[in-house]
Amino acid sequence: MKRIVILGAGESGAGAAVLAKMKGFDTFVSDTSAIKDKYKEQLDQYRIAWEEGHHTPELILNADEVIKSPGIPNDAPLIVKLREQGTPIISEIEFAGRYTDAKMICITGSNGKTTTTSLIYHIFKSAGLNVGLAGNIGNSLALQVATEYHDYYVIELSSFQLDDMYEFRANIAVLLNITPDHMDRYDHDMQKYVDAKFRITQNQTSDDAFIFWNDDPIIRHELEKHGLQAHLYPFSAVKEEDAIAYAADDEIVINTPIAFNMEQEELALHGTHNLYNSLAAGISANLAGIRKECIRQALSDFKGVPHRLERVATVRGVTFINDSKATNVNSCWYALQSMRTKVVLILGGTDKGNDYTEIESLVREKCAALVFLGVDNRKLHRFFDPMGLPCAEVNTGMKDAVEAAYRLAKRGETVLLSPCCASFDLFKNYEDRGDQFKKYVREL
Ligand code: UMA
Ligand code: ADP
Repeated sequence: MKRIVILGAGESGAGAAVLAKMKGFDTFVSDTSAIKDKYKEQLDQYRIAWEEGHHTPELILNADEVIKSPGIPNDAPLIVKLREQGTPIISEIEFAGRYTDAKMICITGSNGKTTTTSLIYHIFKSAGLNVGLAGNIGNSLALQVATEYHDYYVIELSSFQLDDMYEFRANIAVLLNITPDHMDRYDHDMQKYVDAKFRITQNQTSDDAFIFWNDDPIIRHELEKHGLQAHLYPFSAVKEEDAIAYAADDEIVINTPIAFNMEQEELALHGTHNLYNSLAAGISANLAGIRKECIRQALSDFKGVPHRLERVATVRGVTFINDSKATNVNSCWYALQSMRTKVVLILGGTDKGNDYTEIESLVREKCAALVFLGVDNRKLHRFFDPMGLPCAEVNTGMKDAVEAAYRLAKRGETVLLSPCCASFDLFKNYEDRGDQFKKYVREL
């Protein structure tokens, strides 16, 4: 019997284990930390062998194939050893893709993945299609393939998941943008990260579609290098002759395959970046043959996703916006760009090799004050102090950050939490950071 070892027993690993067991493999799961009760119960329910607190090499190095959770870095000693001995290492998505013939709509990019994935799912669901939502958004694809049946999957793919994908084929692939992120996992080599993102197109045939943001210089440059088979569906902010899809003249317009247009004002999501997300979602739905009226309705009644430019409250004339999911510099750029008032910006956290030059001029133009929220704020001070803006330093937690921002803000201004950084120095994750922000704002 073929032995499959799954490393990491979080959402991804536990789901992969269930599918492997159901497909009759000798299945073993190993995690270096304590496994959450929820996943232990899942593993026990399917009688899957597991260990926690360490990886036992003898139980792992004898695998025929290893499924690696996306959070495990490639330079983890065991991963290096497995590669040295030639054991195939794949991602959960690659594994699950072998056991379903559902149509795969896959979304990647440095920013906008979750928003666009949720929006596509909302349109498909509203149209009455049998669709599953999976991937980096937080739902294991493997578990759904093991226990449910869907005609379509809308899958958010991170670069970490794409890294270990080889045969998987996306019927519709969406690439939103590529800006630096996760540089710590890619040897600070941008090309390695770009290559990971472009893996979304690998194995696509002339029956498939590749939807991408045509104004992104990196994507355009890469396209010239890759002789893609898929039909290309570029979208843009520029209205060119023969354009396939664009946002201009207060409209979004899709010309192919079925003509579609909609007033920007009617879209549920606002801000330039969301025009792109709405276009990408509209093209995907259009390709799936969903009726225009249905797409229009769903693009206008989508409720949005928490922690992405989420309006929290207005307290004595100061508006508070939670953009905790802005975990890199580019997403903060879009948040600042969409602000209509002066901003007190709360930023900081675990630095991922950030270069703040990208937001320098927007901070000068839009920010009235800054709050640095992190255990170690030295890099932020070095970069932003020369601008001479009023500034508060907080290394205790969100309560102090919210109070500091409120003190610095004037009536009519906006306090924006858009941190540019990961949250792990002071919070469990970005949701915890955003939830705490909302809690302390409501307590003001
Ligand atoms: N672990 C080991 N050995 C190691 C290192 C870690 O066993 O050497 C264990 C950890 O103890 C942990 C498990 O591996 O229990 C964690 O695996 P994981 O971090 O991959 O967590 P999952 O719960 O499986 O979640 C993963 C994605 N996590 C990451 O990519 C870091 C989730 O994306 C995704 O929703 C889920 O699979 C389902 O597909 C989260 C994320 O932060 C939201 N993604 C990054 C992002 O969006 O920026 C890429
Ligand atoms: P991801 O899943 O890729 O992290 P999200 O949809 O969660 O993306 O959005 C993360 C952050 O990026 C949010 O702060 C949001 O304001 C910003 N954002 C959303 N869409 C885009 C886009 N198309 N381009 C740039 N930034 C975006």
